[in-house]
Amino acid sequence: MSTTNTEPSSWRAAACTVTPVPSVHRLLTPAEDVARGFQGSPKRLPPKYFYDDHGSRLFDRICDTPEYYPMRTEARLLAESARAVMASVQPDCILEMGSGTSRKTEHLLQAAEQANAQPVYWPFDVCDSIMTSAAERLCGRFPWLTIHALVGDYGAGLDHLPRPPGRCLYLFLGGSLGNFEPEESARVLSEIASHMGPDDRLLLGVDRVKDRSVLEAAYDDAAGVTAAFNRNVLNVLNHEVDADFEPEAFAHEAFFNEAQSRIEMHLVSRRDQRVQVGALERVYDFPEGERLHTEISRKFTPASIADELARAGLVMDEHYQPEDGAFSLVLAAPQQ
Ligand code: SAH
Ligand code: AVI
Repeated sequence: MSTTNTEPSSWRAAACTVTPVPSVHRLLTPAEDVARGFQGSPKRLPPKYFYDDHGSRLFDRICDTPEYYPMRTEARLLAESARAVMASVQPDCILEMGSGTSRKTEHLLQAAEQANAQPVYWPFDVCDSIMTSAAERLCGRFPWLTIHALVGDYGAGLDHLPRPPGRCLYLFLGGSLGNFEPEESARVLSEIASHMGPDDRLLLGVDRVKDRSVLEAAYDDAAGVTAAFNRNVLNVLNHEVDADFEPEAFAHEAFFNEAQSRIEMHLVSRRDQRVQVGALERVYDFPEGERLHTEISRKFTPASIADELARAGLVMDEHYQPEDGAFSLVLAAPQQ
C-alpha cells in the first residue's frame, strides 16, 4: 500500500512507467483513519488497509481457494466474453481500477493479441508492489504491451487520473464495487462515468446474492487464508500507526447480513485487551467479544446492478452471467 508515499516506485522497465495519481480530496492519514474509524461502534477501518504487499499476496491466495468462487467464475466469464468485448469496444487503452495482479486482464489482452490489436494498459492500484510484479509478468507474456501503471487511491477522486488517448475500456473487476457502502459506490461509479468519453465502455464485475452457505464459505475458507488476510490488517496498522496489535488475539468472523445484502468481515477480540496506537498517543480497549469491522462485500441482484448503473449515469450494453447467476460481468456505456 502506498497511501502516504506518493513518490514513484524506483522500478522501471522499458515499456512500463509508474506514476503517482494525486488525490483530489485530501486523503486522511492512516492515523486519522484509525482515529475516525475507532470512534464508532463497532470500530471500523477502510478496506484499503488490507493491501500492503503481504495482504495483496494473501488476496491472490484467497483467489485460489476452492471456496472463493468469484475469481474463477469471473475468470470463466472473461475467457468466454473477451473476444466479443474487445471486438465491440476496440479499445486503444485499457484502464483498470484496483488491478491487483491483473490475472483476469490477461484474457482481454490475449483477445487483443488475437485480433492484432495492441491496446496500452493503464493499471491503477493503491499497492505499487503488486502492480510491479503484475507488470513484469504481463510484459513477459505480451512483449508488445506498453504499461502505464498508476499508483493511488481511486476512492479519493479521479480528477487527476490521466485521460489515456483514444477509445478506452475501463475495468472494475472482482466485485470490488461491493467493498463500498452504497453512497460511496455511487460516487466512485459516477466519477468513473464522468471520466469516460462517449465511446468508452466500462466492464464491471459484481458478485451476486446466492445461498448463504456458499457466500459464507467463500469468506471463511477451510485453509484459513481469508482469516490470515483479515488479521493481516492488524500488522498493517502496527506498521502504519505504530500500534501493538497481536493479530492472533483476534478471531476472524465472516457472515452474510441478508438485510443489507452483504458479507461482513470482523475481527473479534478473544480476550480483554488494550492496544496502544503510538501515532495517536492513545490506548484503545478491546474487551473480549468486541468487534473491529474490517470489510463489507455487497452482493447484488440484476435489479440492484441496474439501479447502481443508473445512479452513476451508465447504461448496460451487455450482461454476461453464468446459468446459475453466481456473478455478473456488465459492459456499460455512459448515458448520452
Ligand atoms: N481487480 C483484481 C484485484 C481485486 S483485490 C481482481 O479482480 O482480482 C482489490 C484490489 O484493489 C487490490 O489490488 C487493492 O490493492 C486495490 N485497492 C483497494 N482499495 C483501493 C483504493 N482505494 N484505491 C486503489 N486501489 C485499491
Ligand atoms: C477485493 N474484494 C472484491 C474482495 C471481496 O470478495 O470482497 C476482497 C475479499 N475479502 C475477503 N475475501 C476477499
